[in-house]
Amino acid sequence: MTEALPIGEGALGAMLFGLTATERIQFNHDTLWTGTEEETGRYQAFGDIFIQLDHDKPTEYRRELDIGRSVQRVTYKYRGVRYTREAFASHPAHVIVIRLTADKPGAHSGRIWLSDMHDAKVVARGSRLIAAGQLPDGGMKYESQLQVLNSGGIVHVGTSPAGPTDNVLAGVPGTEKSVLPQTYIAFENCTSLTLILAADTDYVPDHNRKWRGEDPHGQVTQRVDRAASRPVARLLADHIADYQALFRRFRLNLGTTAPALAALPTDRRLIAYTREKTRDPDLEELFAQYGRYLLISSSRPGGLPANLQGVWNDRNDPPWRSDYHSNINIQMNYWPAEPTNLGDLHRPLIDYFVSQVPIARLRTREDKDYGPNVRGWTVRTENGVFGGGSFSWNPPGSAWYAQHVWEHYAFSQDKAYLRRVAYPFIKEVVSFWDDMLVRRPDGTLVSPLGWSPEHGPTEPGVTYDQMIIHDLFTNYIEASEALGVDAEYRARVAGMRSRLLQPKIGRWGQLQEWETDRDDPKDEHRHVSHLFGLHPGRQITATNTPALFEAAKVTLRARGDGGTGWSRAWKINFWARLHDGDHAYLMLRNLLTAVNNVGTELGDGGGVYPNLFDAHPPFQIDGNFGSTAGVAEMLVQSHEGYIHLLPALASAWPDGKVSGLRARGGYEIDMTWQGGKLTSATVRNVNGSGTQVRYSGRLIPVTIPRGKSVILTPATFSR
Ligand code: FUC
Repeated sequence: MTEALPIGEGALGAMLFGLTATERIQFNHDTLWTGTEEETGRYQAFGDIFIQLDHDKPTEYRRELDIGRSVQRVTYKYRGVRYTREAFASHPAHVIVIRLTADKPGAHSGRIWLSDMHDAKVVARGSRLIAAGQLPDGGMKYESQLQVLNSGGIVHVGTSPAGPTDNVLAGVPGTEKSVLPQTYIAFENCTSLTLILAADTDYVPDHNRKWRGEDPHGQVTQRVDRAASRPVARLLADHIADYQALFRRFRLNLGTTAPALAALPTDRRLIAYTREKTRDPDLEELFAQYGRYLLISSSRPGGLPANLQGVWNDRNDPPWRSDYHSNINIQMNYWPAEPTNLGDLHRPLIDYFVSQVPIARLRTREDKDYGPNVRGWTVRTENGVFGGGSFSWNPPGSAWYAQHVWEHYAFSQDKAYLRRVAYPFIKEVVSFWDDMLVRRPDGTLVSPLGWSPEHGPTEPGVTYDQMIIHDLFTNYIEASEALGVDAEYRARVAGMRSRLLQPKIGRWGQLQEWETDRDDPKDEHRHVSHLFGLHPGRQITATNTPALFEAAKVTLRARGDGGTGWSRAWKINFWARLHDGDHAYLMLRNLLTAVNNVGTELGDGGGVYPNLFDAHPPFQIDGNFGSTAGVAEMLVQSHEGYIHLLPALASAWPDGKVSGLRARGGYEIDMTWQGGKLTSATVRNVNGSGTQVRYSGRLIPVTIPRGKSVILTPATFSR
């Protein structure tokens, strides 16, 4: 989890170890979950491919993940032969392809296993290995198939009754308890090999169908058959075209790294960056783009959203079940989607929410805190894929979900989506708070039973709840205005919003986490939930709430510049919203800290592993996504009803260039800057209807016909 490199096509993901004696390819499918509607399950690891090559002590070894093409490559020399191995996960074909080639004919001999994480029996059909089974917990059916194609030499099925006796797995990390299946495919003197893997389950995101669809056998067979009948070069070209159509929408240049430093392997650069405080803008760019790479690889329309580990979990009892945590984590995963031009990849999250609602409604009404008559629904902190959840209730969880549902409209301005999906969703959650808010004698409205995650007492009026409800009401008001519907109810919601208990400033100038002024200035708790209104909310801004804006800084300074991975990532976003680019940059550096700790203890030693996976620790993908969003937030903001160019540019990035940043209101921005100042900005109207653009304290109205763009320069803002 710390050194292998991830690939994925959305649903099917794999970690590639890059070994030469026996290679390990650990794979997952986003739907393989235990659990039921009654009991939240765990995300499961699917299986492994092992390729025994016995190439011990190779020379000229190089391992790379090219995120510009989404191709992983290993190359080395062994006994005078140059070997090359390429792997990619194709979304158009829904398969993983691994290709082994060499510069001499007949140079590949060895064995291949397909191994299942739930001990399904592996059978061979021709040169295809098949593992089909059913999870004991929850009953989900699943299947994986691996086709081995060769040119030159021969391949044949082999069995070893007692399992292989030699040390095939010696030196393969994480296989201490693994037992290889008896059936394998042997290859002898092959010139090249192509491996094609598909895997799936019978999960469907629909409680009416009891979450079950067809047995996956047909689909998996067809995917492997189809891919196997096509030239690898075609599969690769289709994959790259599909991937780049997403990846290339957003480009970033934060400066140039010195050539000697840029020549180092990434893990070494990371160590130098941590210890010697090197200036390495290319590494920062790579890290920002890596978040997008991981989102494209783990979140495609039609599939489930990225969980705590994306689709890269290697255990059946993963940390926090590798689940959907509703009190920051699942949301953070999707912060980069809209601003970095991957709005369509936000849909798996929204579709997931929608699929869970029927059961969430039932569970909410069954609970004594809410009662059988409450309208709407909310969620617990830990959530699976069958509607239910576990651990404490997270009362404003559904309202936070609704923010994502709204933001997808705010960026896209897609009215049909707003009408059909977003508006009914947001309105139902509003009705939950319409029923739940408690009115005090002075008319103030409070959430009755809040818990600031995961910190302090359960009590009324917790700032986290109040701010998220404020955000929900604001989003509802704007949604109903955009559709021109429900004017009366809108007025009622506006009235409720104005009576919500407001955020307070406490005795040391801090923004209070609770209604009672009990915040401890020495408290460095990882959650900073009471700043929700600063980010990702929009209640606290320099212009509208200057005193709260200052109080947020006091709070954030006291909380410190450390924390778990995701906590550091959130702080990048907070400081960007506070228009302090240098502090945001400091937080980015603090997150980009080399961590080699592979333990699973809860700690606040956040950072990144050699493979640039975010360390909670252990690996948790939210920090990767949150930091990508943070970089975007430093360059453009649009939560105040206008487009703000370079609101929090770091002095470490004096010269740079970005293209394809998206802004709320349906706009897209390209920018260049020099010496810390904007040189030009292109604002494209993708689907908007008029906006304003701010740079350096000046706000100007901009009208651009749809599909057209304007170029703005510093002169535009000085007129
Ligand atoms: C939240 C956090 C933990 C961890 C877990 C998955 O509850 O408090 O730090 O990130 O989610």
